[in-house]
Amino acid sequence: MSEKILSISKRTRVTPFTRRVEAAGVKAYTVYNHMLLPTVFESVEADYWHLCEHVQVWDVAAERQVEINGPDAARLVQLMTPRDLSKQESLQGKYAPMCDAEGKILNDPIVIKLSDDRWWISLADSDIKLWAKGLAQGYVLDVKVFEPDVSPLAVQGPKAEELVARVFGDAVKSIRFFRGEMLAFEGVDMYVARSGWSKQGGFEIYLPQWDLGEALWDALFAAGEDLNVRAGCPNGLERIEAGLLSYGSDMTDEDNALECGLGVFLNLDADVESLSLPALRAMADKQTRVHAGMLFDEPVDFASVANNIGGFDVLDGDECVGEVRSQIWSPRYKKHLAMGIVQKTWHEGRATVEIAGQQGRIVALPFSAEDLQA
Ligand code: THG
Repeated sequence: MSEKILSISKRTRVTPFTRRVEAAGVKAYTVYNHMLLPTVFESVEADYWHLCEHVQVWDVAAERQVEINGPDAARLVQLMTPRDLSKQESLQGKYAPMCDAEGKILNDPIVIKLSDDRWWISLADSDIKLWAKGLAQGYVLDVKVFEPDVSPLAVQGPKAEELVARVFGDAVKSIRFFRGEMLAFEGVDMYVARSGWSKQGGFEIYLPQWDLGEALWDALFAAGEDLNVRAGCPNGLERIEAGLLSYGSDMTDEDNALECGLGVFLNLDADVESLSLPALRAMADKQTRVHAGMLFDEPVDFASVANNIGGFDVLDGDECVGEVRSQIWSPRYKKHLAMGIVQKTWHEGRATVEIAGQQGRIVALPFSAEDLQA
């Protein structure tokens, strides 16, 4: 589909950083959790090279938090995910897919434990607050479920640590991956974690007060001038090379967590109370579809195989054997990268695929350096 203009109103919520994002020349947005999420500044490719070499500040406020607060908070969060959270420490984050009782994926957030009875679910794009409220009602849990005034701002790229340390102090340098600290900015403590939706390294600052957003943005830009800091956003090219999945594209609530390549984040043997674990255990060896990566040495005309549900058909003769859900040409590797879901019986033992007349290789996900460079 060609690019279109998005109509923006109060319903497509702005963020604490939107005025700065506009001033920085944002070229396109998507809507994520009913909020604006920038997708392009200069161009996807120019944004990519800058991200891989310097440092960018990303308005990812649309990764909204659902706060679960109260004596039953840990129980409710564990009910929602098949990942074992029992050993999670305070100020630690975990990538924790959320599934329904059939093992279907409802969201793939980062779950952050602030304390035993206070958790944030840092959302991908679906209305998990409503689901959490429903479960709290049905299970008669002693919790409050709400969207707090918390807006993540990501700082990503090889110079991110240096920039965040200039604003928050050297304490950030000892923060490990998916851990965080409460650090002060203008006298206000905020959660700063080593995380973010790229493989270039970096931090996420969870702004806890809307009216401090522009001051935080300005402080990062003032401190980072000599680091060539600029505004950026989750990058469609970098995230596909990294094999990071996007909820709504790579997986939906019609796919179960096993067939989307999320198996490594599930703890099927855990002795925890989770709504989806019984179903996922029962179907672990009965999967009919698998997640597959594909690499092509020439650009593929995916538009010619676009289906009418937003993806691209994988055909074997006349038979549709799967769907590519994300794809992009990589100028770095000079390959067309694709991720999708295909029939397991078709996939077994198969090394090659043909799409729109181009021969490609079937590879494992996430893409390995060897496969990308081959
Ligand atoms: N940051 C915050 N919230 C988010 C995202 C984020 N919410 C939506 C979306 N991104 C959630 N999806 C992901 C997917 C992958 C990762 C993070 C968020 C990720 N995964 C690592 C990996 O796959 O190597 C590590 C996972 C782990 O070890 O637990 O980083 O970006 N606040």
